[in-house]
Amino acid sequence: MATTKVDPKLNDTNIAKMAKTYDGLTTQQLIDAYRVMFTSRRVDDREILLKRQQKVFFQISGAGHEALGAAAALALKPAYDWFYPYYRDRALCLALGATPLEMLLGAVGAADDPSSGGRQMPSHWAFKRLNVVTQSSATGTQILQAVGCAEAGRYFARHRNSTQKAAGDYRQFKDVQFQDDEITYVSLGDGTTSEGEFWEALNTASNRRLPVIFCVQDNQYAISVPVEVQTSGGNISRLVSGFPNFHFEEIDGTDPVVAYAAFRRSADYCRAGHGPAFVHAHVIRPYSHSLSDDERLYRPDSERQADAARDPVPRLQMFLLREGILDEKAINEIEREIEEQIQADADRALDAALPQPETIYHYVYSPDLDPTSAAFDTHPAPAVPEAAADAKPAAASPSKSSPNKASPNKTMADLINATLRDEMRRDERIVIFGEDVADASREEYLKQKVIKGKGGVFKLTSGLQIEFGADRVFNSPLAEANIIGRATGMATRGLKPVVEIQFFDYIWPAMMQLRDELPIIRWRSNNAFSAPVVVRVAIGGYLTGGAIYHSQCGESIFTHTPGLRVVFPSNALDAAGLLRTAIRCDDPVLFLEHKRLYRETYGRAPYPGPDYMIPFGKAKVVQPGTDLTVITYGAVVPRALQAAQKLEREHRVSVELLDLRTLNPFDWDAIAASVKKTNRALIAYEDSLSWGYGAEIAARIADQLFHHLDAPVKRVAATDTFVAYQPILENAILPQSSDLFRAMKELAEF
Ligand SMILES: Cc1ncc(C[n+]2csc(CCOP(=O)(O)OP(=O)(O)O)c2C)c(N)n1
Ligand SMILES: [Mg+2]
Repeated sequence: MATTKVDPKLNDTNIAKMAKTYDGLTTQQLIDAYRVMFTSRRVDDREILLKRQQKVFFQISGAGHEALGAAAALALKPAYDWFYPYYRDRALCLALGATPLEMLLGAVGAADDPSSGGRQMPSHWAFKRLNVVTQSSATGTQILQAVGCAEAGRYFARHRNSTQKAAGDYRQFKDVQFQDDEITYVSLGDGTTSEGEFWEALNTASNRRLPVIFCVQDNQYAISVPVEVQTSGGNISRLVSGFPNFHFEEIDGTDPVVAYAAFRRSADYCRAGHGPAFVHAHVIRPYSHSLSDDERLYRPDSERQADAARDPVPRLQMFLLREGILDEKAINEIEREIEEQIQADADRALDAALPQPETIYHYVYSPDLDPTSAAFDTHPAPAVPEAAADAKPAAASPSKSSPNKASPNKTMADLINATLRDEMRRDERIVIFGEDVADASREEYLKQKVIKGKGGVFKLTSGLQIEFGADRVFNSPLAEANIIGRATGMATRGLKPVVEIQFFDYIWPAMMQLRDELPIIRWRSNNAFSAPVVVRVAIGGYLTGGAIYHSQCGESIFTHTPGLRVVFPSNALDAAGLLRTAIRCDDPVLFLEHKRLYRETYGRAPYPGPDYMIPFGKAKVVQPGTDLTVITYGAVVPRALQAAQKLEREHRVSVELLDLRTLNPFDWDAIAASVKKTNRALIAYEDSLSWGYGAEIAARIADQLFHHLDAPVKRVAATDTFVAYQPILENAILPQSSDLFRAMKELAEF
């Protein structure tokens, strides 16, 4: 917050005027606002100079938006409320307590840049001590995360015990803080309101009455595209006005008095628990979009001059003079002092130590908890605990297999359900949401016992809402970005969302969150923030009728994303052990569950107990062998096993079959050891062949094991098509046991 000390440069007359207030703002607060706004403008100017001197590498300004930021900070509290600002919020960050030096360290990309340690462009704010959460360059991704952040605050207030730290899992490294009347502030530009995630966020904040202030900073342009192209009718306030439970403000955002009053009313509304607020602020953008843009190419002088007349910095200066709050001399003093400070800060920033190249791998993953370590290697406990016994028997699914209820051996579906249940009992920070995952959103039907409840389209979350309540297990809207964006915001606060994407085929609306946000939050903030979410996804084909949109794989798209752990179990026991590791670890995990394996006879097992874990990056030797190595995972494992057994029977070829189990990290040591022994390698996977997961493994074998090879490295995979509906086509497209048999035989005979 801006300093509240009385400025020593004030004269007697002006001190007498200090008692007067302007819509609740004291004269001292106005002076402080001026300091912040002038500082913000001057840091922009300094960065622009440094950019022209090629001492910094990018510049985007907060010019024209300063009054809004200064006013918002007066109505909100740093390190109490939460902030998801966007790049124009320099004045907000300064007013909350960030310093010009910190910003200039960001501009030069210094090692001590508190926002990212030189990893992000300047103006991508993150100040952990102030609750300013790391932001990306992707317009609009912050909005759903802010919603999740607000949900986490509410959750902690209702589940106070869950805030306790606990040894042995991610909680040890996740401090939780919350306030009963906290607010989450999120800002965005007028152009960004065109992003679908904006609407998804408003919808959820409205529906759940969340204490979020959405601040749309409308400078009429998104780079060169004017607001009437973005927004039907040219005014976003009109479009959003139908959302229930909102407090709405549409204001002149260049006037700090007006803006403060609007934020004050909005904050009061949110803190009282009525719901979210929407502040639509009309501002100006006097410095083009960024230093890479020249607005004279698309804005005539007349328009630019009209904007200049509303410039908030000279306007507030005139106001202070006109009201006799400061005289010219006092203003000059303030400005000179700020200029000197920024000059000194710029000199310090230019001298600051730069990040060392060898640090680039720091914080891709948690430095605190290593899911490949022995701490995650436990043995199955023989007793069948209550949770496993509770596990619902399999219901309708695309799988053709039927469960054997009498057998102590449980399906993968059963064990995933039991693992979720036991982990939720153990860790109150776990929340589960997604499409259809609840037993029933209309809870009264469950209470009246007139329905049994659904619990997921594959019933993997069955019974969890009934046991843990709708606070912890609930349905999301049909919007995948909504699921991942909110989960990311929640996890940043210390919750452990274990969310579900119903079908891998429909993961794509969440792709921006999954590629540009969730896995990079830790790295881009230089370890200040992290979001260890578990994303469970039903994946894969062999369904007989699954067709194009219920059969897709595509795991290599995610193994190609640094920061994301990717797990793909092939049997019930592995699913239980790996899911527990995923939940307890401190990294984001994509947990791929093969639909065909959910209720397969292959790979059933008794429940391994509430502490069974398998470390990531450890392959399983499904069957040892000496003549060739087959490297595979997921639903290809049982098919490869069948082929290997046939080959042994009919041709006495001994196949070593490796089930990778986790795809990132993957067990290179196991692959290398096996290929060194057999001198022949086949990589088999269900996804389409080209550019797939096998390409990387094949390349590494060729690169590092060339001298051990007696034959070319082979791949068996799906055709380079999508999966078709008619079973004849599906069989031809997906790799079958017979395809694997043929390829193994050829490789053995080479
Ligand atoms: C998802 C995405 N698309 C495109 C861009 C490139 N881009 C950066 S800023 C910007 C315009 C944003 O306009 P607006 O939301 O009005 O904010 P302003 O810069 O005007 O304050 C665009 C298109 C981006 N960063 N992210
Ligand atoms: Mg704009």
